[in-house]
Amino acid sequence: MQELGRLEDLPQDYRDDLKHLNLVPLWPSLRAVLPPKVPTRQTQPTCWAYQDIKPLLLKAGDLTPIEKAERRVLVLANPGHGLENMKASAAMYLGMQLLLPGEWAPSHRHTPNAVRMIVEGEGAYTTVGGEKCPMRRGDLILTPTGLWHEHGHDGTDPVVWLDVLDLPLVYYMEASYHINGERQTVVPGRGDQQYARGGVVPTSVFERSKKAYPMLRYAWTDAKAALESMAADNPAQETVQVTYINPETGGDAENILGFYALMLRPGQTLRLPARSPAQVFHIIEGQVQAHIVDSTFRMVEADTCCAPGYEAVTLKNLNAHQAAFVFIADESPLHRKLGVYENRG
Ligand code: GTQ
Repeated sequence: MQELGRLEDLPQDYRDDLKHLNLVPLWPSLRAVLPPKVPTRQTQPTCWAYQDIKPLLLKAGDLTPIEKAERRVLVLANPGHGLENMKASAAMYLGMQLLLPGEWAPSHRHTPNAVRMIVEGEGAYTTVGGEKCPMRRGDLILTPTGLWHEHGHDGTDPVVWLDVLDLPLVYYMEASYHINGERQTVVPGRGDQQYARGGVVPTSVFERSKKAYPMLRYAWTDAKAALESMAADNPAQETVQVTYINPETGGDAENILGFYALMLRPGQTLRLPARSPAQVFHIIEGQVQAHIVDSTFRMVEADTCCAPGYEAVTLKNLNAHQAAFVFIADESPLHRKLGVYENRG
């Protein structure tokens, strides 16, 4: 490939003239911004063990009252992006949030989209747009852009969940802000129950719901049952996976990040092809080994790892007798909308 001219090749007075006028020569940086064949990625394969996070999160519960935190979260930051930038990948933010019994994380709404994957504990709930969503292990709860949300806890033990937000992207776009609100009035109606059965949707006087986000809570019991029946129906099927969708449109549940649940059969090794979006893997049940570029992570329940885009990932169920279940978040909806989505096999 042709070597391009360097900045140092230019006379200092010419460089000074450019700088003074807020001008930059492209050619010294052309290869950096348009590298050959494969993008430069700061996202490093990184794994966070829940066993390491939990004691520090509980300690945060002692050190910082909820009033001083609003959201008591330890951010799972990818060192490749710089810890202070709080990115798991270019577009994804991950955080482990702790809510103690009796605590309340006050109502707010913001431009980034969020989801919560419940990791541990009973009795907490999130109220989203007036709908009170119970939080149980493995449930996925949406808090899409612009919807009021607050977290409460009527149980007896700490509750922990994984937050996945498109905050890095929205922040990069200079579009990230929040508004604080009053405690929401809970309105009757539970989208998770109305949309709990595939193939039928609520219809009032022949009108379908006009809500942008009709379903806010996806119970793990339902997603797991769907995966188990798929696996039983089709023993030869390699990828046993469901996508969390908007049941009115059939499209992705949220606009920017995609969410999936994957079942690995006992002892199964599954190679996921190299696709352009970065991915996050979180173990809901079982023991899984993830091979990502040069890293091999042995993961157990509640552990989380991330993979850069354009790389194949191999997942292996380490248990020869029981299925494993993995929650996946990725940047696919964003890549498809931008027209940069690729599957390189
Ligand atoms: O629970 O609303 O991890 O606003 C980061 C920002 C959680 C939340 C995060 C948030 C929240």
